[in-house]
Amino acid sequence: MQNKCKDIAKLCLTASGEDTVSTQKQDPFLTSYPAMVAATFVVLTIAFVVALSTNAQSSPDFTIPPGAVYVNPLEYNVVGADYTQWRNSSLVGGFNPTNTTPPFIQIFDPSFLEVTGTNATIRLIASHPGFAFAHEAPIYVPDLNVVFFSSNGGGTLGYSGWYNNSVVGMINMTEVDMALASTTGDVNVQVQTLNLSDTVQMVNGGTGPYKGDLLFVTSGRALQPPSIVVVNPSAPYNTTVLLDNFFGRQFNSLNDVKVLPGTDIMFFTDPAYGWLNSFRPEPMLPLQVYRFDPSTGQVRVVADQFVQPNGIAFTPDGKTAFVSDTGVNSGKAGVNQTLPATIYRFDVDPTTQSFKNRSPFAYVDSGIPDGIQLDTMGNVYSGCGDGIQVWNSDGTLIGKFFLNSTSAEMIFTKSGLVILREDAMYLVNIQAQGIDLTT
Ligand SMILES: *[C@@H]1O[C@H](CO)[C@@H](O)[C@H](O)[C@H]1NC(C)=O
Ligand SMILES: *[C@@H]1O[C@H](CO)[C@@H](O)[C@H](O)[C@H]1NC(C)=O
Ligand SMILES: *[C@@H]1O[C@H](CO)[C@@H](O)[C@H](O)[C@H]1NC(C)=O
Ligand SMILES: *[C@@H]1O[C@H](CO)[C@@H](O)[C@H](O)[C@H]1NC(C)=O
Ligand SMILES: *[C@@H]1O[C@H](CO)[C@@H](O)[C@H](O)[C@H]1NC(C)=O
Ligand SMILES: *[C@@H]1O[C@H](CO)[C@@H](O)[C@H](O)[C@H]1NC(C)=O
Ligand SMILES: *[C@@H]1O[C@H](CO)[C@@H](O)[C@H](O)[C@H]1NC(C)=O
Ligand SMILES: CC(=O)N[C@H]1CO[C@H](CO)[C@@H](O)[C@@H]1O
Repeated sequence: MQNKCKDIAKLCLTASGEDTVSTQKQDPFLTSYPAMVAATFVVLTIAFVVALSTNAQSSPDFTIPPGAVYVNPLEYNVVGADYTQWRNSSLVGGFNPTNTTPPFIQIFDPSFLEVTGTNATIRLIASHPGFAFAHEAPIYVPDLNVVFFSSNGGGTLGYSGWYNNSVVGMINMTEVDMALASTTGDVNVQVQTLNLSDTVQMVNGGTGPYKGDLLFVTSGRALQPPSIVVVNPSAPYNTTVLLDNFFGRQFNSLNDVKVLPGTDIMFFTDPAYGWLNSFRPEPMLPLQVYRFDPSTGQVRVVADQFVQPNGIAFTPDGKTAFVSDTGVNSGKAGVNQTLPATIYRFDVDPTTQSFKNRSPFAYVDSGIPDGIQLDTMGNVYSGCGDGIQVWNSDGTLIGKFFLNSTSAEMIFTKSGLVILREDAMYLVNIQAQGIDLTT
């Protein structure tokens, strides 16, 4: 609070309002007259709200990056009967009440400036209209300064399905940096496609580097099994399959993976999207989250009762897990808006590493919360129907990298946050740093 107070008058007001009230509560005179305390509090609250709403009409009294927009939630709490004023009831599209042209940075809380820094801009770094080449499984390999990622498996513009594999691509961030330095606008850096082993079918999730390799989960394709694989990041991309069944039964379609910090144990999600997107048979296992210890070969379930478990992430201390449930999206079976679009927070049991004490962390207002990443300040990022949404560790939405279209994943690099947006990739040169995903 103290630091923010210097920069942000609004937070100063909050802080001084709270201070005043708590000082008065300690005053014996007022303590013996609770009604007066309450009255004082009401007066202060009204003054505070009036101050805020007066202030809300003018521009914010803190410096926002060029092109970014501050959306004060207090201005949009009441819409009345015209519910289509700022958006329609459709799941897609986003809350863009200032009608700003995407992409742009949307700030809901001044603390988002600690994420963006003062100079952040969203710039296109690669695009291929009509081909969803940049879907998920981003892995940044610092030694090569390269990001690896997969194309869309089975979805719109993925050109993959029961008969066609998706592809893994890579983009060289050194080339991205050089291209961006040569202009102020967007660039289109060549993406290279990797020639991978046939055992790698429909890569959908990734993390690492894991002991120097890329760690992928695949959804499988047709009767070829979903799997966990490690792939050397340099040609000829030597590949080892670590797991492709649960005691002889194929998984449904593995979606995402993270390694528990401080261990080499892998945790992964197994929803039904392979079947829902017509490239895998009907599910034969519950839709749940597993733990795999590659040193013993032991695999077991750590969380269940999801509609569709999807993205997964841990805090760096390994004590907290986040898993998204994207049940609202049933692929070819359509959308049911009463189902979850929710990130759940769990405690990781220190002994068993099972996930316990499930609680909702964030319900997203647009699309589904797909992949999840964390920064070193404890903020949580997820790819949603309108771009990347960012919450602080309490689950308060503090800002968005607003694209007005779906992003499934993102990854921190030395150059900033790389955002995968299906047929395009963006780089935002934010000052926040990602947590270390190296094992
Ligand atoms: C956002 O996307 C929606 C749905 O695709 C579209 O109708 C709308 O015009 C877009 N808004 C902006 C500001 O681009
Ligand atoms: C922000 O951009 C301005 C103008 O390009 C530059 O002078 C300044 O050093 C930049 N600040 C940071 C923190 O990068
Ligand atoms: C599979 O790949 C072939 C050859 O690239 C392409 O012509 C076809 O459209 C693809 N099929 C699907 C379902 O995308
Ligand atoms: C990335 O690009 C730089 C500059 O062209 C080049 O020196 C480097 O070898 C490239 N890295 C990879 C892994 O291709
Ligand atoms: C993949 O294989 C093709 C043909 O075999 C080759 O031309 C291409 O350079 C290879 N790509 C990579 C990234 O190794
Ligand atoms: C990749 O596999 C080939 C053939 O088995 C082997 O000769 C080579 O040493 C391997 N490379 C790495 C980096 O493991
Ligand atoms: C949507 O999901 C809810 C909860 O599972 C279910 O009760 C309802 O029938 C579904 N609605 C439709 C239209 O499928
Ligand atoms: C924000 C927005 O897109 N509103 C539209 C919702 O749909 C109605 C009816 O089609 C339009 O008039 C609004 O502009």
